[in-house]
Amino acid sequence: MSSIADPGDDLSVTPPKTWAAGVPAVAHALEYSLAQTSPRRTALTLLNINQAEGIDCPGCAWPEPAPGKRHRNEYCENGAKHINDEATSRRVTRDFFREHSIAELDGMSDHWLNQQGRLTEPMVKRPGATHYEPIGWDEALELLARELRALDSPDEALFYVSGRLNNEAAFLLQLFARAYGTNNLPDCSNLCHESSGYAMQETLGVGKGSVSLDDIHGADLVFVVGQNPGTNHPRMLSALEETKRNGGQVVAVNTLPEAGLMRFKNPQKARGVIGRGTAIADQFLHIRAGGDLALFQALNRMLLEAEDAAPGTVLDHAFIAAHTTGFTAFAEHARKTSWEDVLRATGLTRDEIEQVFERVLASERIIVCWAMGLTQHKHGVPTIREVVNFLLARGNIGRPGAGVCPVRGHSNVQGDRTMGVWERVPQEFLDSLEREFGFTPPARHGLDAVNGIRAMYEGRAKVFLGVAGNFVRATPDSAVTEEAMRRCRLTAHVSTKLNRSHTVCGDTALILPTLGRSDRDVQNGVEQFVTVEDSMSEVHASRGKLPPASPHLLSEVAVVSRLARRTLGDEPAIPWERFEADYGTIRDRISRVVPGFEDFDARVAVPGGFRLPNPVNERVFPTPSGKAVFTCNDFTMPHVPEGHLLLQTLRSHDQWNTVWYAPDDRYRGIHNARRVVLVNPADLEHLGIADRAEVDLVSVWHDGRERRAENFRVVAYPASRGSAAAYYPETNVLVPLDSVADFSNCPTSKGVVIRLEPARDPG
Ligand SMILES: Nc1nc2c(c(=O)[nH]1)N[C@H]1C(S)=C(S)[C@@H](COP(=O)(O)OP(=O)(O)OC[C@H]3O[C@@H](n4cnc5c(=O)[nH]c(N)nc54)[C@H](O)[C@@H]3O)O[C@H]1N2
Ligand SMILES: Nc1nc2c(c(=O)[nH]1)N[C@H]1C(S)=C(S)[C@@H](COP(=O)(O)OP(=O)(O)OC[C@H]3O[C@@H](n4cnc5c(=O)[nH]c(N)nc54)[C@H](O)[C@@H]3O)O[C@H]1N2
Ligand code: SF4
Ligand SMILES: [Mo]
Repeated sequence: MSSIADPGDDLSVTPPKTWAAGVPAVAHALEYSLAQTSPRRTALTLLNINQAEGIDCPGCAWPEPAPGKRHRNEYCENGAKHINDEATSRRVTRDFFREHSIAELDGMSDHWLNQQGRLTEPMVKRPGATHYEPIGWDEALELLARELRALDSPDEALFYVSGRLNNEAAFLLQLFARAYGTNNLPDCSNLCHESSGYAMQETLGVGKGSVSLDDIHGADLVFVVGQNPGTNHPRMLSALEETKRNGGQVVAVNTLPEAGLMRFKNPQKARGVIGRGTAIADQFLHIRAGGDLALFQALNRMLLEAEDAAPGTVLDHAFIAAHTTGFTAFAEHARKTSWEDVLRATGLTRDEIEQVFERVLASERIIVCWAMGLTQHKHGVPTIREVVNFLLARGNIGRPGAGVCPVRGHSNVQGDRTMGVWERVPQEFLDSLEREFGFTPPARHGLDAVNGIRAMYEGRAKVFLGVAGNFVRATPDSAVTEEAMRRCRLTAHVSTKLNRSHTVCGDTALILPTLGRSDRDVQNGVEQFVTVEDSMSEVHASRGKLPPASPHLLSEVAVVSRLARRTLGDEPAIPWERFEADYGTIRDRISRVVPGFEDFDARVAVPGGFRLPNPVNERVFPTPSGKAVFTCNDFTMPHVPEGHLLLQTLRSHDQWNTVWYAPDDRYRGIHNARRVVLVNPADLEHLGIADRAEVDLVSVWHDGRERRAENFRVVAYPASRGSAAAYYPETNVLVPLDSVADFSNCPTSKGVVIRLEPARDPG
């Protein structure tokens, strides 16, 4: 969708930066914050963000150091932007909705919608209406409940959750969905780390990362693969700086030479302000898109050969014998890895890979970190399985300084899963719910995000409730998804800010405005807190500090509790009213249903909270065999026909997922434009396309449907050969709904075959 308020043609390009953060980061954070809200509110949010008694940063899921080790300013440039984007003083009122029709709002950019400020009261769009109009909470929730009760089957409803939702509300939402009768709980994980969860569950028995911050600090070697921490997990750079100070090394593997992987100037330290900063990557592998499976296969073959040459010195035989299965088949398979395949798929030289291998051999403790550069490929699951093989072979699991580290996106995306927001939650979890609440939850698996879209498109799902997030912009194949949403009888969103999912809606639509992380949450005169779980399984409290954005907001817990009561009626076994009045009573139930949460309310009240146990760290693997599993993964690489490129859709430095804050991507040197496509100059020459040419991106898929993103500027950029990069969500229109990762069903947002055509309708 090219929106009327998208930035036009003011593109300017400067050389990509070779270091991240430093003083400019502080300046940018303050500039955005002060444009949103007053100095007083900015001071309040920034003094409280990530402090033990304060507000958990609503940005990414990177953990905070233990309370005693926290810095006074324990946040990054982007964390400051995220929290003040929420704490903004701007408001969307009923007058705003009277002035702007839904069609008009739909013509505005994602940026413009977000910049209008916080939502202030419930709104409804009635069938056939052109505008949203105010509606009271009781009437709004009754309308939604009535539609839910009227469905032929509970499976005709979808309950989407995005990872900013806190544990308490997430637990209640899945309880409500299951008491109502469905496991249709798609979430943003389906679009994000689903491949990680799938591969780790299968091989290690636990779908979560195993390492802590101390492990990162103490590792000899940390791989950072398919991840851009300088933008998306900025404080990870402080952790890697510490690794390096302790003598560890970092290998970065990426299709782009991201600034944060090269050098980091820690704005919290004097040497970061005046010095050259710390070089992060000891070695950078500029890999071809989708080449990571081949890279780890090569490393695994080299491990086996090194062991042959010096038996008993390379592999951890004791660990393999005691704790794993499948080694023999894996070894036989891995030995057959062909160097020719590896060099073709990775675009690296054998020398480069051998150099990395030397580092591997010299390292006793190894961690592999990764994010969307691995998970959002068709072969994301086999790639992560191969990473697990690599770690298992030398016993790099379940001991200090070693392990798997999928770096999660949203601040509570991991917690929402722990709370049972999962369309395929294990039967034991459902059994616990049954024991605690006395109803039998449905056993059949529910719909994930992609299958949910299919169901809405085909009329099998008719009511959509989204709690947080921006479903129509986050999901692939925008034209198909938008049509799917429009076919619903009712779409409803519990949101803090206006977004595209409010303008692309069903016959009836509801906007249900809610408290954000930074808002004080008082129920019955008593201040409540909520809890979250970060990427390293640390669970802690978050306490809002600001007066709520409007007196008409309900908390997410209150919305879900009241909706449940109206839909299901009062039921003594599930005391919805008490849950709303005292969140501690929700935590009591969580402590009896969710493993690892014993005595939850008391333990989480301690500053810093507690860390959930991960059996993998005791070398206990809850797989069917009770052992960690080596796997055999066939060599594969993306197939890109001549004249085409493999497009990755990614984040700029100035955005939070579907919402961009400013049309700049400072570290990559892109200013004042988002409709840009980054391509290697050698590829441009080969394709006969000039730098700055105006092009359409056309995706190629076998269903014959044309998917076109119009009017992009080409920017010659050091992207790896054969690849292209452009920002999400403008390019989601190009990702076919059926183009998903094997096994995990995650959209292949990093592997879309496109060609560049001269712009059909140049702007
Ligand atoms: N400021 C900010 N922070 C965020 C977010 C945000 O939008 N803004 N979003 C949050 C969320 S939900 C998530 S999931 C995370 C996402 O964090 P990231 O995964 O870092 O996010 P992306 O921008 O998708 O970047 C993907 C990275 O993988 C690289 N890559 C792409 N394809 C390949 C490949 O085939 N191989 C290799 N080795 N590398 C590849 C890209 O060049 C890029 O550096 O960030 C979280 N943090
Ligand atoms: N092409 C492409 N598509 C992608 C990706 C990609 O890399 N490429 N990445 C995928 C990934 S990793 C993810 S995680 C998804 C993200 O998908 P989502 O999580 O669905 O999207 P967000 O942009 O994070 O959602 C922003 C909206 O959340 C609401 N919100 C913010 N805070 C709160 C809160 O505290 N409570 C409530 N109730 N609402 C709140 C606001 O209304 C805001 O407009 O996108 C996915 N889509
Ligand atoms: S690294 Fe992530 S969690 Fe930490 S302050 Fe920055 S955005 Fe927030
Ligand atoms: Mo994500």
